[in-house]
Amino acid sequence: MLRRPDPARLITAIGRFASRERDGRDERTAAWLGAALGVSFTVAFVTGLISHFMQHPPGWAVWPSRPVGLYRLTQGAHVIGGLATIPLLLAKLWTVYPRLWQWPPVRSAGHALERALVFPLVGGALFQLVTGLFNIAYFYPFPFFFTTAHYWTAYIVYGALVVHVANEWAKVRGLRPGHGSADARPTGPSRRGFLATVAGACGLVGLTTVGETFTPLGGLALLSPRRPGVGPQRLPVNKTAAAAGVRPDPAWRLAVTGDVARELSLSLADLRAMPQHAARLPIACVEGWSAAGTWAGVRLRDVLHAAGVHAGARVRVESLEAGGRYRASEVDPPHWRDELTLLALDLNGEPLSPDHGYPCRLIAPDRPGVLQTKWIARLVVHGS
Ligand code: HEM
Ligand SMILES: Nc1nc2c(c(=O)[nH]1)N[C@H]1C(S)=C(S)[C@@H](COP(=O)(O)O)O[C@H]1N2
Ligand SMILES: [Mo]
Repeated sequence: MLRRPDPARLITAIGRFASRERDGRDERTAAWLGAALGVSFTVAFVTGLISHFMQHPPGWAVWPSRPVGLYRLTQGAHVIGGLATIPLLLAKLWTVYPRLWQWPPVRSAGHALERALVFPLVGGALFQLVTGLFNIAYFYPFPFFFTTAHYWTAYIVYGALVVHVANEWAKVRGLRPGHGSADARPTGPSRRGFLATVAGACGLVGLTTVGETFTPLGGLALLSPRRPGVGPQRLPVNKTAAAAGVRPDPAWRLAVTGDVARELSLSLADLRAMPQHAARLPIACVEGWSAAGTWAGVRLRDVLHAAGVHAGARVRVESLEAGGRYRASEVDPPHWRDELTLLALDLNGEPLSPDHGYPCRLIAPDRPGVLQTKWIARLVVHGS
């Protein structure tokens, strides 16, 4: 026999569930997890903006070409830190979700605002972590362009986070010692155990992905989609020559054109006849993986000086690849003037394999992988 539910009893039961504080569902646990999330989202926000503005320089700022591995470090921290945040966010949501059913749902205008903030905060945080994860796994079930959505959501999430933390901080400070409802309960050991489990889960995710950029731990990189040392010439490849529709052309020439004193058209033999230089530099993909190679070829600045360019010029490096979002990149003065910036012809002691950009690719220090244009066809110089 089913009894009709008694609304009053139902509400009391939900209220009891919503205020329940046991096994890590107490305020102090929520606060610790919140503080850790605050740190990890700050790292993600800052490193994410660095990545964005490196790829879209705002005009008033130009990025330095040194230290060589700076972007490798910031984007590695972004992606690996972001992945390690997933267990942290899940733990936080598990800790606080009973409060979604708190009764009465709204107590005051301030409380209504506080609750309205939960949507951009929780929704946005989940959105960032899920879209980020799908992006590095090459899984694109969403109809929007990942980078644009991820970029704008970052401001929403981080804005909501700052307001949330300020508000919670004010509440915690308002509580006198011993008056916090959570403090009255002996949740110490279980709280510590719970937090240790969460920290362990975060650490495990970090440990099994960090090898995608920290080569000595490459063997542990079970969860990462790319691994250093795995690919032609011991370097991973994102887009193959076949995928880009590029085929080796015996009549290939490099055109140097635009705002130059002399237009050039150089064959591979012409480039090999110029002074050759080697540089050990990483490909540091926006997706977080990175791997160093020993590149050799001609300095970009030597070619540009041969064509006659002014010191403040910018250079557009264009690929043989006919279409695609990443077929061209811009090089600013700090990068093209750097002695390590090469029009690379060789990788790890052999001519570039087709997948690494044969006959010629750009490699520059402290630059996202996506700007290291492969299969170069033209350099177009333009004003600063
Ligand atoms: C699992 C967690 C995360 C992963 C795997 C991840 C992954 C990525 C990737 C692959 C990019 C490069 C996109 C591109 O240039 O094509 C990126 C950029 C970015 N991420 Fe994340 N992310 C995560 C979490 C976050 C969080 C929590 C925030 C902010 C609070 C954030 C903010 C940004 C920003 C601002 C960019 C720059 C976007 C642009 O270039 O316009 N990310 N992220
Ligand atoms: N023309 C062209 N160059 C390109 C790309 C591309 O799609 N087309 N992909 C870029 C990206 S995203 C990365 S990470 C590096 C990878 O270089 P690798 O395949 O030699 O490791 O090449 C870059 N150069
Ligand atoms: Mo990349």
